[in-house]
Amino acid sequence: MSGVICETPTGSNLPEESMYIEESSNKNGVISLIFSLKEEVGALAKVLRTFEEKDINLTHIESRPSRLNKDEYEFFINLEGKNVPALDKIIKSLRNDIGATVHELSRTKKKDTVPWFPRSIQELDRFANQILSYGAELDADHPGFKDPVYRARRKEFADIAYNYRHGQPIPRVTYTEEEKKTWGTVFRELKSLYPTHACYEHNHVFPLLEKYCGYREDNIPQLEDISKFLQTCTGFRLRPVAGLLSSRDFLAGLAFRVFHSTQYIRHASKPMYTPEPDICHELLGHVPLFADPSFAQFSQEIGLASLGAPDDFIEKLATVYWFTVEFGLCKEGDSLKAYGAGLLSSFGELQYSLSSKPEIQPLVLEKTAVQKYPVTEFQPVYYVAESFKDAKEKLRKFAQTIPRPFSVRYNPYTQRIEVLDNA
Ligand code: HBI
Ligand code: NLE
Ligand code: FE
Repeated sequence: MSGVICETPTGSNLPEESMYIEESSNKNGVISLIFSLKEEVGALAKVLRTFEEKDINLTHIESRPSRLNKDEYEFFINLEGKNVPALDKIIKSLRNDIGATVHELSRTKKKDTVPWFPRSIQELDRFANQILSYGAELDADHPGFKDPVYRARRKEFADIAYNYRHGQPIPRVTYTEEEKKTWGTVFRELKSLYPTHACYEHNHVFPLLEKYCGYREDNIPQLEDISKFLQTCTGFRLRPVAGLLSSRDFLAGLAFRVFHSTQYIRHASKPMYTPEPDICHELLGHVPLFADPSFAQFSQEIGLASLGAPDDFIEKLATVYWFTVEFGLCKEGDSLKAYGAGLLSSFGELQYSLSSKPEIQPLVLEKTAVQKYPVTEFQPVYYVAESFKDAKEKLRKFAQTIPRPFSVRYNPYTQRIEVLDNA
């Protein structure tokens, strides 16, 4: 891919030379500067005052002794790039009046910088240690927060995910009696609702999971068995994950037909609803749909659209994902059914979503993509898809509005992303 600069994700273990130093330049409108000043009282204050006078907001500052000149200090700053003409004046005045050396790091390069994305399925291994939160750092209001046994258990699951590498079998877990009891409750209650509330595809696949993957009230199925099953259906596979990934990382997995799945179970005190994904959510909500070819393709398209997209588009795609894969409703003849995993794994919300209480809207991606939503309570609005095929076509159109100087396609034989340069 010529002419495009890629950044590595923070915390990656890439060799130094492929790192693009100006990390901050991928954030919209951030400008980074380095300037050096002679060491004297008030030198920095003088500079900062000029920024203040021109109403320019500094968002970050670091200092270090200059390596070139012993009596100078270097300052690294980030600022909001709103008042560009004023900034040009400031830089001139720093150079001419104060005698500072100024290096502009990011302003000119920013435009052609593309966020790093994985090109091969093995590169998904890099996400393993980039989760946003897990066990040990559970929020204070999480039912597991004050339970040391639960926290220790979450750590065991996190370690499996941290140590997992692409291609390995997913380690089997022996679940405790209490964990099995929680699963049993969730399984039994949801299974009674599926015939009337779940979409056709979910009801079609569920008996196969009972037959081939150990889906039973008294058994928590193993990720490895399910991953193998899904591969024979649609090529989707699972990989264990310790907790929430960033939207960018999580969506990138879908481009490779890889679904990052948690392996732990929700706290026993709250079986009917949890805001976090857990094994009940993944196995009862997501897995049946990933066995459907049309849905699998739709999911992969979201992933492909996300690769190298700017941050604001990632947010829109994550919102589209939310209102389709997580909380989508679909038409079936004259009635509505649930295909979103967040609904299919929550006894409470599955009933509520098909009652007359929530607002129902047709899926229109320009609108859906900017809908605000709560993450720890029932959704006030749901969007209805005509079909997975229709949703996929809408998504393709939407993806064309992403400002990307290249297009991507997945080669399933090599399991690599092919980048077609449009420049
Ligand atoms: N990470 N592990 C994991 N599981 C998810 O379901 C998940 C995620 N990160 C982000 C996310 N879901 C969604 O909120 C969308 O932003 C993609
Ligand atoms: N609320 C869902 C459940 O209780 O299973 C999980 C949603 C995860 C996004
Ligand atoms: Fe989910």
